[in-house]
Amino acid sequence: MKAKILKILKEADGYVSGQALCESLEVSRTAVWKVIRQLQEDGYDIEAVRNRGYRLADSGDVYTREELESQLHTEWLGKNLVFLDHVDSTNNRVKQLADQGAPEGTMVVAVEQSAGKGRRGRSWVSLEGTGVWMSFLLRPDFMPEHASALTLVAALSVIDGICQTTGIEGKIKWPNDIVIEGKKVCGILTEMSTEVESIHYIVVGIGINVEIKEFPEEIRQTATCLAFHVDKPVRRAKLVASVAESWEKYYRKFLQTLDMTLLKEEYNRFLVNLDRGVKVLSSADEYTGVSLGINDQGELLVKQEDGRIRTVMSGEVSVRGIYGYI
Ligand code: BTX
Repeated sequence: MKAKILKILKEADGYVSGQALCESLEVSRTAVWKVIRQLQEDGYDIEAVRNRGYRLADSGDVYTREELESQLHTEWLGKNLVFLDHVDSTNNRVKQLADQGAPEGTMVVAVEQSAGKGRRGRSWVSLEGTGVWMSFLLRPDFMPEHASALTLVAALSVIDGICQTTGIEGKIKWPNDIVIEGKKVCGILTEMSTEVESIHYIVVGIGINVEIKEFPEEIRQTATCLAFHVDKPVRRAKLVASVAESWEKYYRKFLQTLDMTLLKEEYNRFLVNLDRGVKVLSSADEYTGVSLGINDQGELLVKQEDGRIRTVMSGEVSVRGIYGYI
């Protein structure tokens, strides 16, 4: 009933009388009033005026399952939605659900993660209420070698989602960091469970810093959050919904070629390293060059001083600016 009342108030142009709500939901006035109180406790600014009824003045940054569902206009992603106040890691929860047979598009969103994961065993700071921590499940039927590009597809979706929600134009640090003014605002962790020559499932996890009042010491110099770059409050539910909608758009294009052919140009447009000096560090090798952007496979092309162009595959190496992170 909460979701239904919310929908009616959102769609209404002005006040909705208590009587009209009772009639359309076939419940008592007291029941309506109780739900209105709950919505107000969730953070909705609902005015109640005698003889006129109820009016939703502002949704603010309400971050609940109902709000997210009301924002999410996807075809398949997040139709099976799990919204949690606390979880160890949304990626881990999606994996558990996948093992229990959850369908493609299952999405887990949490307000707080106690053990957010970064790549290669690193951790991701995800304190309560400070960001968007979301993961979703794919069950593709393509071969495992195509999966590494999905992180790049996710990066594009985040860039688009952030822009639609806040107007901020982020940049991509290849392959999958999203940065604003040189600092990291988002990380993406794609995990895969494979069987012989086929993918069992893939989990795409996205963490976006929204409003962090005080960054932990270890990331203070390198991290940022969206709230630092806009005047208006950032709505997390809208952000999750926009990223999910963008994912559907870009993933559809990816599926046509199973690589970055149709997305390369757009990806390169947002690449912070484009035409800049980079240092490539792998366990076997270290060299510098100028980044030329990605190729169809999503590998980074780096032109060395002697003119030789090398392709850098994600996963094995770290690419930095010559003098630092970018
Ligand atoms: P990464 O290995 O590229 O980045 C991890 C590194 O980034 C850390 O070692 C630290 O230096 C820095 N860092 C940690 N937390 C933050 C933060 N909040 N903001 C900026 N920098 C930070 C990137 O890994 C992949 C992160 C994915 C996170 C999502 S959240 C939803 C999903 N669930 C889950 O457990 N992980 C993903």
